[in-house]
Amino acid sequence: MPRTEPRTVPPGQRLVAELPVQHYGRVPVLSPETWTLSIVGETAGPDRVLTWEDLQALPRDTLVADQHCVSKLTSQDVVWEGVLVRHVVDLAPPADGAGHVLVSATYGYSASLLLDDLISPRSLLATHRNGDPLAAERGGPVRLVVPHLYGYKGPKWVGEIAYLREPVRGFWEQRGYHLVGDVWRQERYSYQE
Ligand SMILES: Nc1nc2c(c(=O)[nH]1)N[C@H]1C(S)=C(S)[C@@H](COP(=O)(O)O)O[C@H]1N2
Ligand SMILES: [Mo]
Repeated sequence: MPRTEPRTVPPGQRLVAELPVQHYGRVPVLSPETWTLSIVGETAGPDRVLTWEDLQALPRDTLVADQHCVSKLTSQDVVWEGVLVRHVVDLAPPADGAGHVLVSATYGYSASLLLDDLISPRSLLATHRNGDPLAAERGGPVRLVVPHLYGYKGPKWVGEIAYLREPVRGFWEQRGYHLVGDVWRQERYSYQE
């Protein structure tokens, strides 16, 4: 999937060749065999737990996108491969009126997103980065990538999507960062909400 975002550096960002590996806490040891993704909360039907095999059965896409950290570093043209979030959401769709999600990862990291951003056309559950299976420190086996949002909206080692009627603040949103986090609108801090 070709890029659709402009190939300009977003306002306030500085270009680096490769975004350093950045996350809070330790790198968990996960394997595809034990990885699962739970879809819970305000679902239209039953909750769903997806295995690696379930994920592999879905259509795959490749996209070229930039990575933007809210701390102002950007690196361009990262090649991500995986499954578009909309395919996964179709397996366990949200109930009417559930406009928010909390996406959680191993070791307590979480990110709050608008449902519309989670299911935006280029939102991907990535299993590969620049042609290689996702390294553990980059979020392997599976991480969320939403190219138009700051990196904190993309949990590595993603394990749960919870649909919500009202927003619940995740790890960085509780620490003063923006509930939406659009890089082109420069939505960095909670005082801008
Ligand atoms: N589980 C988890 N995912 C995370 C984080 C984290 O601390 N824990 N940090 C986020 C932040 S702030 C950024 S900028 C990106 C960094 O991704 P990278 O290590 O591939 O550069 O991961 C995001 N995903
Ligand atoms: Mo970040």
